[in-house]
Amino acid sequence: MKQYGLLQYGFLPLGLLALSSSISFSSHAAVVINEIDYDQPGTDTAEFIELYNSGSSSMSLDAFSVELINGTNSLSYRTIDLSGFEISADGYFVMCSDASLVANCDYSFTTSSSWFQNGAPDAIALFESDSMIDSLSYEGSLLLFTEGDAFLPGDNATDITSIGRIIDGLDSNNNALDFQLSCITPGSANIGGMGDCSETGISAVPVPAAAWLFGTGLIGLIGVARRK
Ligand SMILES: [Ca+2]
Ligand SMILES: [Ca+2]
Ligand SMILES: [Ca+2]
Ligand SMILES: [Ca+2]
Repeated sequence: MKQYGLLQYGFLPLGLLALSSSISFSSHAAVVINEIDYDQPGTDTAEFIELYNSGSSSMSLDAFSVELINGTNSLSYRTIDLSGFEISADGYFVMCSDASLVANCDYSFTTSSSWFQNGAPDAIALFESDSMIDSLSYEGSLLLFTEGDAFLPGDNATDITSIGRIIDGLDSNNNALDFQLSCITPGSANIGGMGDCSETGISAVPVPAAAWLFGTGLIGLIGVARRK
């Protein structure tokens, strides 16, 4: 059982310290949660989760699983076991229900629609064995699952918007900085920005990489390194 499974017994505020110490974190994972789409008009039939591998070699996903976390009690309401799958170098892995409704779906793991809760908030966590290697809470903060600052905007229930990492795979472990509302791109490079994601012509305005780097402080770090 994952150490996260301890959450299944619930927790009290005084127990949080002990609980959080039971979950191990890694901040340098090559595979991360890259894009999610949990809301579409009417019944949610085209939900998906996209992972991205920023590594230079393909990786087995045998030890990987995705946990979907219910914001009302911080418990997992669904586990997606990725045993037997692989993600290619600089590649994507997409989970969905009906593969005819989600482009590039690699794993149609359920026949259910509306398997992905709409907030607010809820969360998604990626595990490698017992280690939580990446997590994202959406539409608010959720203890243990929000990295840094909370991502507040909601996937706005059109069929062409999602929540995507601003630059594929780039992870500062701050949800508010790392993600933004995006045009859906399952299995392909994310398109960040709040432009017009009309189905006939996606025209979102990407955030310039320099602006993102400035926001994460990486430019400052680069500057410090160069002055040494
Ligand atoms: Ca949903
Ligand atoms: Ca959506
Ligand atoms: Ca992260
Ligand atoms: Ca994408």
